Amino acid sequence: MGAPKGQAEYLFNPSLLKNLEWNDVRNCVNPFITNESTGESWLIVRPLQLGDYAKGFTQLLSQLTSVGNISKPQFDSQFYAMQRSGGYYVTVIEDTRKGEIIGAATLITELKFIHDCGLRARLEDVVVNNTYRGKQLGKLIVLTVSLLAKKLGCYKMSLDCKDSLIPFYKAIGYKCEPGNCNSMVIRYEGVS
Ligand code: 16G
Repeated sequence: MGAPKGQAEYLFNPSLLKNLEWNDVRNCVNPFITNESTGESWLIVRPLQLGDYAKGFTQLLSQLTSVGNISKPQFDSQFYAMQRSGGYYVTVIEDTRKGEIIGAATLITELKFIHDCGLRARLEDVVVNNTYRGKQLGKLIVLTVSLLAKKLGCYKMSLDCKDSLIPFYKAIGYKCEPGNCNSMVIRYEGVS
């Protein structure tokens, strides 16, 4: 069977999300819901699809930060640019009852010369629809991409977040490394 075409096309191979090492993180979430072993059959965790523009993906992102008015052609073009580039693992949770994207997180991998020509992972653009609070969907999506990074052979994964979210990330295994817990930024004026 070939890859799905049209709006069902995936950003990356969905089989990569199968057989992640969930046993490594069982202690982080209890009770824990996954789309593999779930009473919550209404949700699915999968790679971003071209058709997710129509399922509210960009509206969901706007709960995180400024998104702008992205047209469907712009979305498609960025989707294909990410797919061609490789290393972009935008992963979503869909509420299949409504056909709506309710959670997302992105794993980005970065080729290095250091660490024996290693692969580093970054966690980006984590967001869960604020009407679905209390279902541990944030943990579900972050742990999914974190375990994917491990599966891909990354030597570490890091993130930037608001101070208020530090306890959330600590609870699922991220650490502020002593002496190495700074995030610095330059903002370029005139770019939204
Ligand atoms: C948070 C996000 C980051 C996102 C940024 C947007 C996580 C772990 N971090 O730091 O990925 O790009 O917010 O804020 O999701 P900005 O619009 O100020 O760049």
